This record gives sequence, structure tokens and C-alpha cells, in this order.
Amino acid sequence: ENVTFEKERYRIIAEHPCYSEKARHRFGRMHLAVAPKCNIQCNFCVRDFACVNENRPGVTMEVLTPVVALEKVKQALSDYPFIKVIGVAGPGDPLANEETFETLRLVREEFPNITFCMSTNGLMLSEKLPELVKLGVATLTVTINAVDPEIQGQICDHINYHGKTYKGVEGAKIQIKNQLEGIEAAAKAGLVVKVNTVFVPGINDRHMVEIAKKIRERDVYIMNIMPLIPQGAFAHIRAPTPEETQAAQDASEPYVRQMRHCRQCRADAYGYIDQDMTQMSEERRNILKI
Ligand code: CLF
Ligand code: SF4
Repeated sequence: ENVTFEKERYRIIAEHPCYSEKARHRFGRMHLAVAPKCNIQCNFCVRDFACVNENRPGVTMEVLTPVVALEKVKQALSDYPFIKVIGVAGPGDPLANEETFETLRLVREEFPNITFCMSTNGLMLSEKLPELVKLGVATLTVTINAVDPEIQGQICDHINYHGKTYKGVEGAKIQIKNQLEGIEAAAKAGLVVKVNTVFVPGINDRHMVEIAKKIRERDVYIMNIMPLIPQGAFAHIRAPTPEETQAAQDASEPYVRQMRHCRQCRADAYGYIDQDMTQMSEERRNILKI
């Protein structure tokens, strides 16, 4: 049974455009923008746009209902059989929206074998993990921007947790605890875990290796250090240079495998990650009605 499990895990990674450098030219992903609400407030986030923990903010995007999302999946998988991964990555936090689970339930009924992916801020991960396992979510991204509450308190303004608001360092303590417990439990449950880290010059720039060490202990498969896109309360902070981002990746590599080909996609992106069809051809989208 272990052999089957290992083979399946290998296949999932080999066909995932974000987890495998080679796969990105051969396989695609489809994001379903079904999750508008968020339960935290990151300082680099502008609410009307997408979650920048994973996504490039662009125009305000249309939120899909679960039923419409299923229709789009059917159409896309028949038109583009190279799409191997269905993901939910916003525009808010997937775990803060019941529609995420409803959508995945509907898609799972039609496509029993498709890889499900998700990207979350991790606040609700431990609590929601059993549901994710049941739905067959195979690959999971948690954005961890700091493992020190003093630093995270500067990156995230507040969290909303079980009906209460916690500001700054107090909120950061809860979030970091939940994130680390969540990724550990997810990896133990067999999910292939990725950690995204937004590199914020002057705030967490010297903290990357600390994060890498902590996530290595919890069997994270791959880490994705992404440059800040300055906006919102962080509009005044400069974006890191490519050299700075790369230096952070190089320093973290001894602890955990590094993803270096992230395109900071939109929450409604689909196709190859290097050729986002959402942005590339509105016209073709209209023709295909997807
Ligand atoms: Fe989407 Fe993210 Fe899954 Fe990939 S994207 S939920 S892990 S299927 Fe990939 Fe896009 Fe970078 Fe994300 S290139 S933003 S890492
Ligand atoms: Fe914005 Fe995403 Fe942070 Fe929520 S988790 S505040 S949507 S960047």
C-alpha cells in the first residue's frame, strides 16, 4: 500500500506546474475564484483585488458560484486536457468561504482523479484539514511570512478568529501557531505541502532562513519566496530586486527545496503558468465561453 501511495505522490508532483519545474511546460492549472472573504488583513493587501499571498492583484475579478465554477471546469478540461490541477486560491482565503468546499465537492463528483490544490493563509488549517482530506486535496500551499510574532505583527494588521479580532503581535502569535501546527498535520496526512513567503524588504528580509528551518522540520516539500508587490498599507515599501529574492532563495535552499518559477498568478488564472489565458486572450475566452 505504501508503494501505491508513493507512486501516486510522485505522479501528483510530476504533473504539477508549481511543484515541478519540468511540469510547468507540459501541464497547466485552473484556479476557481470562488472564495471572496478573508479572515485576516495583510498590510500588502487591497481588499478589492486578489489575495496577494499567492496571487497577482489585477482587476477586480468576478467571483464564481460553485455551480458556475463546475461548468467552467468541465469546459476547460475538455478544451485543455493538459490542465492537471484544479486550485482554489482566492480572491480571499479559501478556508474562510463555505463555497470553496461546496465547489470542490461538486467537481470531485465529476472528476474523481483530478488533483486538487489550495492556497491559504493557514489560520483555519488545523480545523479544516479533515474536510480537505475528505475532498482529496493533494497539494496545499500555506503563506508563512514570518515565524516570529514580532515580525509577523508588522506584516499583518489583524486577524479575525472565532468571532474575535486580534491586532498585531497578539494576532500573529495565533496565526503562526495555527500555521505551523496546520502544515505539520497536513504533511502527516499525506498532502504535499508548499510554503509561500512574501519577501518584504526591511521587514522579513533577514528572516527567510529562520522560516526555512522551521518548515523543514515539518516536512514541507517546497518553499516559494515571492517578491512583494507594493500596494495597500505597504505601498511605500519598495519591491525587492530579483537579486535579493534570489539570494534569499539560495540561502534557504540547504533547508528546503526552492520554487523559482512562480508567476504570481491571478485567482482566476488557467492554462500554463507561463501563459495565463485569463490575461492572454479574453477574445478566445469569449468564443469558448469559459
Ligand atoms: Fe494554483 Fe498555487 Fe496551486 Fe499552483 S499557482 S494554488 S500551487 S495550482 Fe503556482 Fe501561480 Fe505561483 Fe501559485 S505559479 S502563484 S505558486
Ligand atoms: Fe489579503 Fe490574502 Fe492576506 Fe487575506 S490572506 S488579507 S486576501 S493577502
